[in-house]
Amino acid sequence: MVANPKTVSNLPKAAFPLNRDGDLYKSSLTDTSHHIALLLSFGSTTGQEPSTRIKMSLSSILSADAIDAAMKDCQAPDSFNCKKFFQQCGLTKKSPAEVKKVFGILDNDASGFIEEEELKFFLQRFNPGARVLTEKETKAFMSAADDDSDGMIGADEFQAMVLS
Ligand SMILES: [Ca+2]
Ligand SMILES: [Ca+2]
Repeated sequence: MVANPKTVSNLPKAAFPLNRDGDLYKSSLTDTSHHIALLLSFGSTTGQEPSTRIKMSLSSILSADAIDAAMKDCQAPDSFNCKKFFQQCGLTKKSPAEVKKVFGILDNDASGFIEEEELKFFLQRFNPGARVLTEKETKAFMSAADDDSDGMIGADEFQAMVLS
């Protein structure tokens, strides 16, 4: 990387030993360029990392109030109804792209499918303190979405169920 000459000339002159003609010594300039290059690469690394590390959360797509209402309605075991839940949490009104984002969050291991193991923890994706779905609820949820009966919910199946 080459240091911007403007940046270098803006630095205090005393920082650079000058030769007879008032030019910077080459070695000094090289050191400075290297130092600036390091600073720049450090800056860009720290500037990029947070955005790639932050995992998208459901609360950035759905309103907290709607999530709360949907969660309250299925606190008792075996009271969960996926269609009702999707309506209450506002997912049915979201765009296909947003529904796909929600699918990506529920597909915790990024396998491209929501498996039964992931479905069991469905409510906990909305609120970490929530209960796990009962086996009965998990199976009912799966069969409501799993059109091709492969035991997993694909993105298309999820979309079709939410928007049906
Ligand atoms: Ca998965
Ligand atoms: Ca399937």
